[in-house]
Amino acid sequence: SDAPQRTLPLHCLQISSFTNRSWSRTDGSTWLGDVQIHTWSHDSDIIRYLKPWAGGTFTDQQWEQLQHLFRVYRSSFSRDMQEFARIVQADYPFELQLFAGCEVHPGSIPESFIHVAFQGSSIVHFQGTSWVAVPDAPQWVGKILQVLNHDLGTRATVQWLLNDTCPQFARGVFEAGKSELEKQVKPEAWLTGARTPGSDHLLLVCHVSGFYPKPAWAMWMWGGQEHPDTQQGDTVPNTDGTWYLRVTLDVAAEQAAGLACRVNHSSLGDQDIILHWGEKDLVQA
Ligand code: C8P
Repeated sequence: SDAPQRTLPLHCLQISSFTNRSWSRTDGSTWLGDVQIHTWSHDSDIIRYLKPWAGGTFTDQQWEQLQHLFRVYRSSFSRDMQEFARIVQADYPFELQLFAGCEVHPGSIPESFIHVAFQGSSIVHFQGTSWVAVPDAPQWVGKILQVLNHDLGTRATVQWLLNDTCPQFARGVFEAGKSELEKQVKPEAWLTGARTPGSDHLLLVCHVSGFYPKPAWAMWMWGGQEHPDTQQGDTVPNTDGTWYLRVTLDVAAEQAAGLACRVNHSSLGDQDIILHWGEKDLVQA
């Protein structure tokens, strides 16, 4: 069809902790949008699937080739970073984080990236055909880049991973996981409220939980209008892959009657959930 092919960004995370000259560990994960699909543990030789469709449309042979590449990479990485730490006399312990991925936009070239952070701050990324320092990177990063950019084999492999493997894998895994990734799960909503000690105010809380995908809207309403004092919370993950959101309102006790919480989410269509505040929702502090 001509309809734009919707996909989701594919992200790979690596965390490496270097304790001393001879000890380090590397762990990783892969995400498609907000869904974790792989885990790569220090204890394990292989990258493990967290979803049955996490191999996407890759053949067993393609997947085995990648497993092998990352096995070699992980041990090479530890060795090379220990060597770099010696060259620049870095202090232990230190942490390296790698964040890589791609996003496939319908009708245009995929965008891919690798960012490297040292002690939580970005220092290096891969651009075009080579490794480059970020503008405000420490001086010593230059020394490392000279060595790193000398390795043409690695530069070629990184380009292949970014430009070919990542977009191809992202498309395939999205295809394979489509029904689960595009699932719609309805939220449950409930109200609680408590007296604010030492005042005649109530703190009203509207809880919205168990929905998927992430975008959701909730608001305290009064007389058909959105209450301007509504405090939006962050949307945070539940442990089962669904999301949780709460909105709160601090009101004088006598103004609570007539308040309602209105919830909208893609799974509800235009059937918003509306919950009316009542004394029964008060909880004892
Ligand atoms: O393994 C390789 C190539 C594959 C690189 C994959 C990078 C993936 C990054 C990533 C992973 C997980 C999540 C996110 C992102 N190269 C290593 C082995 O290389 C040898 C030869 O030198 C090559 O020419 C080629 O023949 C290869 C064939 O197997 O074998 C190589 O040792 C490499 O250096 C490993 C590290 C590459 C990543 C460098 C990141 C830059 C970090 C700078 C920070 C410095 C801080 C120091 C305190």
